[in-house]
Order: sequence, then structure tokens, then C-alpha cells
Amino acid sequence: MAKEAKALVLIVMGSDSDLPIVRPAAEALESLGIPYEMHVASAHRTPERAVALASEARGRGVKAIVAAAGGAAHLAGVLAAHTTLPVIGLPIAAPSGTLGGMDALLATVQMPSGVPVAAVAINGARNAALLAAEILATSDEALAKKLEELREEMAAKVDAAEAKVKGEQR
Ligand code: RP5
Repeated sequence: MAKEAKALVLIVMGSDSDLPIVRPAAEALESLGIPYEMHVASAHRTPERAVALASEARGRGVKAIVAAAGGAAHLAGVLAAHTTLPVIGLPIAAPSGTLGGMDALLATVQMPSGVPVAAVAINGARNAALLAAEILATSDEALAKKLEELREEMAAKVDAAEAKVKGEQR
């Protein structure tokens, strides 16, 4: 699916070292049947590729971009500077980093006024994908239904946990 269908979501990561943390985003899109593409493009090592991905995305039919980066994490901001598509920043706690992802979180969330970047939690890959899905679902009723079902599944798990905990009370 990810390869054949026209991508609606781009997942761009700053380094392939981000992939283990980013993978749950791809899995979530896959499970929702949303066509996506994954790319490695660095805002400082391959700035031209990063800019091209963002500038060409709307024309290719992409509806949202997930930008994952660690450290100074300027990738989401650079992509957002070159498109008016929604960009969801995914701050990464890079294994080589020293600040546990706080650097990336602040760099992602503190965009100056005028060029917005949405931000999810540090390493919050699944939520980045779900937020992209919710954006798509504003004009896709079938997808909105799938997202509602996901919420119901989560609620059912909490209900089961509640029953289990109650069962252990004396
Ligand atoms: C960022 O620097 C990447 O997004 C990654 O999280 C971090 C470290 O990159 P590598 O040195 O592992 O390539 O640009």
C-alpha cells in the first residue's frame, strides 16, 4: 500500500538513526489504510532535498507531513517554511543526544509566529500519525469512522482494566 498508492502523508526523518523511533508512525498509517512515503532528508546535511520534498508535496497530492528530528531539530520548521500543508513535528530523543529530546521538543514547538509546526510528544510517533490521520479525516468520513473505532477499542481496554482492578479489591 505504501508504495503503490499516491502518498497522502509524508514522513520525513533527519537521519536513518531516527527510524526505530519513527516506525510506529508508519505502522499506524498502514493500519488505517493511509498511503504514505518515508524519506530521510536532513535540514543541514541535505537541505536541497528537504526543501524539494516540502515544495513539491502539495502538487503531488500530499495532505500532511510528519517531520521527525532530534537535536536542534530544525527539519520541521524548514519543511513548514516551504509548504502550507500542515507539518507535524515529531521531536526525537536521539541516541547520540545529551538532552533526552528536550532540545528537539523546544526547537519543534517554539516556532516563531507565522509559520506553524504542530508538535507531538518526544518520540510520540504514533500520535504524529494519528494527528495526520485526523487531518485527513476532516474530509474523509470512512477514515473518521475508523478513528472513532480506535477510540472505542481504547475505551474498551480501559473498561477491562477497571474490571480487573476491581476484581482484585477485597
Ligand atoms: C538529527 O540529528 C537527526 O534527526 C537525528 O535525530 C540526530 C542524529 O543524527 P545522526 O548523527 O544519527 O545521523 O539531524
